[in-house]
This record gives sequence, C-alpha cells and structure tokens, in this order.
Amino acid sequence: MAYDLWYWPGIQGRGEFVRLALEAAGVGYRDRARSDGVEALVDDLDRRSGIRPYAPPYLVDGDFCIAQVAHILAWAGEKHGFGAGDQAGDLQLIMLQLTISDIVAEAHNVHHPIAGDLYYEDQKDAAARAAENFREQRIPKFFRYFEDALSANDGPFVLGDRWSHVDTSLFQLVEGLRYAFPQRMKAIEGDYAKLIACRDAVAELDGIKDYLASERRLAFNEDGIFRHYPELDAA
Ligand SMILES: N[C@@H](CCC(=O)N[C@@H](CS)C(=O)NCC(=O)O)C(=O)O
Repeated sequence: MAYDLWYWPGIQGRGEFVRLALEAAGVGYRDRARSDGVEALVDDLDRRSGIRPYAPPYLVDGDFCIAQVAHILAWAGEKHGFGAGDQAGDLQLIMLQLTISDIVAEAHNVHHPIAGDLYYEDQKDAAARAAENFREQRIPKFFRYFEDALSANDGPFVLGDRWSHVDTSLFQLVEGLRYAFPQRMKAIEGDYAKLIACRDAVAELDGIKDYLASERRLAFNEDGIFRHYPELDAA
C-alpha cells in the first residue's frame, strides 16, 4: 500500500514534514506532483469539492483525503505507530506539532511580511524588521518551549527513546532555520542542547539516513519556506 502525497514540486516546503515522518517509518508514498507535474496537482485540487484540502500538502488513500500538516501527522502517527499510543500522549504531540506549524508560518512570514503573493523584493524593508524580531525574540521563545518539552524525560526524543512525528518535524525546523539564519543559529544553538540532540538522533534513524542520501531529499532553495537571504541574518 502506498499513499499519494500531493505537494508543490521543486521545494521541500510543508510537504517535507509529512515526507520525513513517512520515510522514518518506512511507509510507502508516491510524491505525485514530482512524478506527474504541477498541473496534475492543480487538476487534482480542482476536481475535489465539498470538504476538501484548502492547500497542499495532503495525503490520499483511495477515497480518503486528509490535509493540514499537523492533522496528517497525528492521523498517520496513530495508524503507523509513530504517535504516543494513548490519547493523552497523542494530544500532547498534536499540541507540539501545531506549535511547530506556528513557527513555520512565522518563518515564512519573515520573507513575506506584507503578502504571500507579492515578491520578496517588494517587501524587503518590512522583511528586515520582521527578521530582526524573529531572530531575537521569536526563535528563542519557541526554542525554549521545545527544550522544555524535551526535558520531560531522558530523551533524545519527546517520548524518550522512541521517535514520534514531533521529532522528525523538530529535525526539519532546525535544518530549515540553519539554512535560513546560519549566523543566528550558530550563535544560539548552544543554549538548546536537548533540541539539537533530538535533531541529531533523528538524523541517525535508518529511514532518515537513507532519505537524506537520496534524490528525494531536495536542497533548500529560495522558493521554499526556509529561505536564505543574507541580509535577513545576523548573530
Ligand atoms: N496550515 C496548512 C498550510 C498549508 C499551506 O499554506 N500550504 C501552502 C504551501 S506550503 C499553499 O499552497 N498555500 C496556498 C494558499 O494559502 O493559498 C498546513 O499546515 O498544511
């Protein structure tokens, strides 16, 4: 059985949070827009009606279709064994996953602070102000929060010695912020030892090692969510 994953081709984007968990768990999926082209994604979205995905990424299994990164991951985690395994634990994972969605949205809004459909070049001054606040206030506040969550046990993962969808997403968050804000991350990473240990432990999972070495893992670029504009970075 393989799911159809629909997400914009050419970028990691939000689709990457879904890919990483599926890859770590060894769950099969077809990355449909990468194989069939962006028009196939637009057509697939267009032909859906009623209660349907607002935007990619979404995962399809026959007639079943689920969108929203945190929702997809919570559902897949329960089904494929990378959730907590009990309701209270799963709800806590969802809380963390939704908070990751929040910082991901903020990371995107740094380079698009006025509007997502304007070019970065048309909002550079506002982006510079947004970046300063994001670097100095927002990254440390979110990181402290995740560091606390990872302090609930001996680690390296949120659930202890068993990885969950939150850990693969924290891996991607750290990787994305390292790409976008290398100076800032170098300056502050030492304050978040548990978060970095979690990132490192995810990188050592067999499925993740295979994935990162494969052509399926695209490089970060300036069309994605985490973009490196040197003028937006500082220690
Ligand atoms: N909260 C949604 C956000 C989905 C989203 O914003 N997708 C982007 C690509 S990363 C998109 O295609 N947006 C189109 C739009 O908002 O009109 C999630 O986490 O999946």
